Amino acid sequence: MASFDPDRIRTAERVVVFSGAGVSKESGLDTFRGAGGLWERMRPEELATPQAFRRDPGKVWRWYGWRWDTAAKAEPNPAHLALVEWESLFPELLVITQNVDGLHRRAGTRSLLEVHGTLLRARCERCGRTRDMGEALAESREEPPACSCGGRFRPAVVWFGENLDEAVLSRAYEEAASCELFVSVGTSSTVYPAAGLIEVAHRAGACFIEVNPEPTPFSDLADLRLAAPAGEAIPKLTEEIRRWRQPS
Ligand code: BJW
Ligand code: ZN
Repeated sequence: MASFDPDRIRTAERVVVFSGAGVSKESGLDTFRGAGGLWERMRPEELATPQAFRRDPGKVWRWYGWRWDTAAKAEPNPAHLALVEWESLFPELLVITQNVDGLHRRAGTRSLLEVHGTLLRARCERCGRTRDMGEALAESREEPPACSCGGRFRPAVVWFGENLDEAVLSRAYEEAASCELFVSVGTSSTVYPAAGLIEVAHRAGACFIEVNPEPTPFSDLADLRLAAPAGEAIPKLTEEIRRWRQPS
């Protein structure tokens, strides 16, 4: 890790925060990979692929019903809340999240891209119409409800093998390529194309800060690595940023 120069933060105007499941861990939501992760108990290909939904729509729908319940009960934690303040600490801040739990938005972050979609909406697999996931679940918890077009509703998330929304992805890549500070928080940085944002930002010369108790494939590129839970590290970093960015 290169020695860290706080001037990189002091002078940054365009900042991207790239978050993953680890940022919601302290809200009580499970991560996907690693000890205690969702994929330790379930196979992703049986739940988070279009093939799985075709094979057994009820199984997938029930699992997402459970995910929706746990997300609805969860509250934003100190990491989500501190990141809301970053919008007033930096002239331009964008949070790019892989999370589908809606916690950044509920915390109050306004400048947000949800690259893997959202668990809070259901989308018709045939006509693309969307509706509130809670309402769709209230209609049926066992099988996905039918749309008026005859298609089935599914969660409005991005499964393995599916393309990310093109407009959302290209905006994310543009922002990563033009920011001065790129902070990844709570992501294993293994799922593409989202993880590619880190490389793009680094290549374009952004200062790269990684917040994760465990190393990732990109840790060696980090200018600063904070090996601590997001709920501790982000509020602490926020204090430092406030100090660093105070006009002297
Ligand atoms: C803490 C903490 C604390 C713990 N504080 N931190 C290139 C190479 C190889 C494969 C591919 C490739 N390009 C594309 C692929 C295929 C695939 C892919 O990437 N596979 C890899 C696994 C190898 N990608 C796709 O399929 C994507 N689509 C695509 O590429 O389309 C083109 C295409 C078309 C046809 C065929 C092939 C390609 C789509 C990916 C969609 C991912 N969807 C999911 C599910 C969303 C819905 C749902 O939630 O159910 O998104 S999978 C899951 O992983 C979820 C997450 O957003 C995503 C990333 O996970 P994340 O957030 O990083 O979580 P974890 O659990 O991995 O990590 C948590 C981290 O937190 C850990 O590091 C902990 O240490 C840390 N942590 N406590 C801070 N307190
Ligand atoms: Zn429809």
